[in-house]
Amino acid sequence: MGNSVPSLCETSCGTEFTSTKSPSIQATYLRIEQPMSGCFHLSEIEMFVNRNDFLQNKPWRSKDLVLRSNTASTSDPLLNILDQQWTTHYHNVCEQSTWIELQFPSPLFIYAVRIVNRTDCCYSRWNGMTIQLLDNQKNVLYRSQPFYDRTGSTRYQNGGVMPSFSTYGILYSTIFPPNPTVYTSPNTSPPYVWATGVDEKVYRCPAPCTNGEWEQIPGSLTQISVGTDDFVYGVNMNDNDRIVRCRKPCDTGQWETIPGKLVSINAKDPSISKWIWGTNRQNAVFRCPAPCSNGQWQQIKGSLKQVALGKQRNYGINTNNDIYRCDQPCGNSLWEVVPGKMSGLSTDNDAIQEMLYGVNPQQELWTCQGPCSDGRWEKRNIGTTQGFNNVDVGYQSWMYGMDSQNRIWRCQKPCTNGEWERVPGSLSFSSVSTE
Ligand SMILES: [Ca+2]
Repeated sequence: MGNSVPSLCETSCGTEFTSTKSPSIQATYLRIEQPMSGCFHLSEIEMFVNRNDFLQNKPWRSKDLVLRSNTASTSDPLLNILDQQWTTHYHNVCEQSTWIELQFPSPLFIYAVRIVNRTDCCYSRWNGMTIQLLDNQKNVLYRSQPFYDRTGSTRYQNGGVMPSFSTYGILYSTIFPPNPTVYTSPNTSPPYVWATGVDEKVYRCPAPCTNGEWEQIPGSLTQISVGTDDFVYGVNMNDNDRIVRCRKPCDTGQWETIPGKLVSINAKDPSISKWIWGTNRQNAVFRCPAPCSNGQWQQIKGSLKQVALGKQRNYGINTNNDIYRCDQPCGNSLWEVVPGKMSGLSTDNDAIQEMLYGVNPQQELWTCQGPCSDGRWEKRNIGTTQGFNNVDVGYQSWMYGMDSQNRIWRCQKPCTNGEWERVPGSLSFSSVSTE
């Protein structure tokens, strides 16, 4: 839980998504083999039992998994590959070739497997590794192509260097017909928290930004929004309300201008919203089919200063801090009033029931379960913070808030006890958005 899903279509998109029945393989074992003798490490193994779970980033979990390996571990134990954290990994003692085996409690339909490389070093130690699915007699039903690094090499290299901070391998091994295919995303970046400074500079930090390790990316923006698709979006209201996007990982800040003028923009995971939404200086509301390559903005009825995107419905607030909602896809449906007054909104679509987060003009944090027809807002404990100007709840397990001194705080969902902590650093921010 809590990590973003890169696009599946980096290599090819074919017709695999047109089937209503998920293609999958029924297996009893998943086995990972690194035939080369040496250091071996791996951050996470995630199995998805159907397409829907995959698109919603909901790996299958069971407490009854049996996990084995032929090698001893260092202080990074084997269980780290199932702890749902991309930042922790298993590490062997570097003496021999390695296999890891997961045994399911009963035969399991597997639609896709996601293998996450170690995120901080030495990613080319997984080169040449394969994953296999086996039946209960340990017959091989599926074997992936060998894993490779971002240079395309499948040759194991001990202590391979990281050419860039932001490029580690996340490798999807999918089981779509007609043939098992390895979809690799060697350039896929880890999930980031993105932010704009009050000085319009652009920053990002590997989520959840524990040490405030912000990295400046070239560009100039007044607000930024990022979902889990291939782009980061932003606007600059001091530059003629310019709209831009940058293809991830956006290391060099190659922003492309999107036709149109907006002062706020909002993107989400494509499984939540197929549209990018925005508002202009006159509070007119627009949407554009993601990734909005040609700026095909359509005006939507209404007058809003901010839109928050959700799976079932979108929410918006006007300049009077009145709250509205419309049912997806919100084409020309009427906005209905949601009781309450909020100056900032975000939705949590990771929750089983859509949850609306709001910050009111008194900088208090409130939540209301969608569709929030009755306006049954609940005040949330915000701990030692001095209140928030805005809040951003992403697909990951963390949410972020910005206080009146332009500092960013974070809290792990569901954050029931107000366990907010300040993201370290002395930067002064104007907007925050998380993948
Ligand atoms: Ca892990």
